[in-house]
Amino acid sequence: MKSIKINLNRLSIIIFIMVSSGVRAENEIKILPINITEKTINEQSYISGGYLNNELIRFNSIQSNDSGSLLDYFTGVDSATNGGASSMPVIRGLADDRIKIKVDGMDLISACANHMNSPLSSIDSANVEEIKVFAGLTPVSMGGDSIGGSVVINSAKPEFSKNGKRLFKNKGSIFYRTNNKASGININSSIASDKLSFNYNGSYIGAENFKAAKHFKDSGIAATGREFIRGDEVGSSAFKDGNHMLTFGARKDNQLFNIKLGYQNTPDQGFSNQRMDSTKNEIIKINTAYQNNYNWGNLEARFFNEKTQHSHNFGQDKQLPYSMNVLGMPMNAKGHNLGFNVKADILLSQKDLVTIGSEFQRYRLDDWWTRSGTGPMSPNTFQNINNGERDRFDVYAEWLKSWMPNFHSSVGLRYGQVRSNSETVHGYNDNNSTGSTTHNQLNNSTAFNNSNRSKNDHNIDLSLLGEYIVNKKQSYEMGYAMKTRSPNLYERYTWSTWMMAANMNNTYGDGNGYVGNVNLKPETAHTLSFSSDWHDKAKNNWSFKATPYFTYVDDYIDAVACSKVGKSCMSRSDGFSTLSLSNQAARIYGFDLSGYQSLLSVKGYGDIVLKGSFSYSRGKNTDANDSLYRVMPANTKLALEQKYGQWTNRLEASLIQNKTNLSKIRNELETPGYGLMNVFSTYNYKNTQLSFGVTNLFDKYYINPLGGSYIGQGATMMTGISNIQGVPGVGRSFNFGLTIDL
Ligand SMILES: [Cu+2]
Repeated sequence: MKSIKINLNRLSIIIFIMVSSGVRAENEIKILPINITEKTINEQSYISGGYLNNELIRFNSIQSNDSGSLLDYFTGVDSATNGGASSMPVIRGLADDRIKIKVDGMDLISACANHMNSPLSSIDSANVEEIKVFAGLTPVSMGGDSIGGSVVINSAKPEFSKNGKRLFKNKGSIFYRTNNKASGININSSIASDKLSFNYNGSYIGAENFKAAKHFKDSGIAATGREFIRGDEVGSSAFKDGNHMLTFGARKDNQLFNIKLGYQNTPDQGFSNQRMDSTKNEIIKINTAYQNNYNWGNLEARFFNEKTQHSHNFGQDKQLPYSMNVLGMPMNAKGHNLGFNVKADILLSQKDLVTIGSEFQRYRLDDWWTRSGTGPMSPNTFQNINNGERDRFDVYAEWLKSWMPNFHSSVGLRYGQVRSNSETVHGYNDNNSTGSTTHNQLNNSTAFNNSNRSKNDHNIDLSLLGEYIVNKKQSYEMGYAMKTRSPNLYERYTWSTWMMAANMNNTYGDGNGYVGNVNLKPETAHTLSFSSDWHDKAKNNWSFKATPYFTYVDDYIDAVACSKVGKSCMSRSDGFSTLSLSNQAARIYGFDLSGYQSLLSVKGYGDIVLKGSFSYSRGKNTDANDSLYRVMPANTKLALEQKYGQWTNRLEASLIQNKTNLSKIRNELETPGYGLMNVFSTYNYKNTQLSFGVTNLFDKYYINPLGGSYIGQGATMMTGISNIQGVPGVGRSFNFGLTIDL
């Protein structure tokens, strides 16, 4: 793979001009004045973002199978807990759907009222070959319909043999983690000629509930009719997940064709910060791509089709029977995601590269809850979202210009049309009250059915980025980006103010109930950022980067009291609230610092590098004068890496400040500050790799500031749990891994 990289924004734009490793050498394009080698890309990537190299990905895999955990290596980027295998990205205070996630070029959408099948859950971290993160100043070619940046995750590209020989590779690995008794297996097999390639990648993991470092609640039965749960055990954190992917590749001259067929089965996944658990999740996908490179540039076309079937109910730690013969609450969702993308990189001259592209995505969603018992959850099926539609059509153009050897710019413009709609709905019944509980099922559905639900958004994105290289030791980047996101179907089309139903619509993990708002407008972020980069001439010894940023979000979709948008929700006394959503004004500012220092002076101990980062961000809803929800407190990450003979060692430390800037409307809980240490070692012997690690070395008890509220056990359907406890972090775990290449 030949890549040409221009350091335009803080997180680097990496443009893969050439198609694949199969591109013939005589077609290599060398137009741009900066020629940065793969080594430099990897070097830079370690902590300051941009691009995460393979080795670190492998390293991470002994501690987590959650692809989201890989994001923690990037400065200013974190993952918000959401079940054992499906965390959500948080980049500089913006989370979840505000971040564009492309997995193997596919734009994925979560088909669940709790985002249990968030896009990052669709790929096991063991199958991740590369991950790139674009924060705030994201070039328009890297994704629309998002305001907080892009996460690009790819599995391995088809590999071909050289010199007419046959390629045959097998790799297997197993792992075990003591804290939650997680064990699993990954298998990767390839067979290829120089023209055809075939690969299978499979992974399976099963894990029990994890344990916090101390008892944070009383021991006892988890819920009526459920088993005993210890005081340090985090309820509803157990999970099972299986992933299979077949990749077929074919190439001829400069053309590459590949098909990826994926099947994912997650039979069980608990959610400690949701009232429900995932009891089934099946995803089938087909993803085909064609790439060709011509003397004028490169063309890429992709077609994908993905179907998700999802069910949730109360899992092993949550109460199943309620009064009136209710035995659980079956909820189902079905999503169908179909897309067609085409993109061309055109070399206009030695100094101009124009990228034009178009994306079409057709998305359908049904979310329905079958009856349960003989009371208010009967006799009909509750239609949470009935035939939801969200179709997106985008066109964009981006122009990269090298004005002088030390000055480059990128200008991009994207237009996106998002059309969404949903059909009429009905509740379990037409009752508006039962005893003291107000249901509003008929009032709500009538109001919703009479509303104008067909929406057509016209969204404009703009990016202006520039880089000035002063000399071999310092460079500066700055830019402005305007990015727009249309509301998702749950934000727009959930309709019931009935507390029980609203409780089930929550994509935030904060335990509140939410009712959508059909009048929501798209949100538009304006980001200004500047980045300075100092380093030694060869970029080998040290580097220091500083990136301040400021974002103003117009029409930011935030939680508001129901009365603010003309809805009536019952007040409650469990510390949670039933809320709706509205367009507000928000601003986020902060800065990221990162750097590394090679400790060459320590002779005789191999290569040792010290890496560090510091992030600070502050987010505010300026209309409500309230803090934004789920903004990571100030934090420092440090890592000491050593390569010594067959050994690779890594010592990690992180320090996280207490969280006191809280979203009042969402009843966000304060979290104390804490420090953690992890240690990892890998030993390579011939074709065998042995890994050992201890996470949370000193068994420190802490509350994850992005973990949401703990509702992992008990009677979670109504108001049986109080908002008093955040989800604790994982206690000490000894992790073992063994990988064999055959
Ligand atoms: Cu779900």
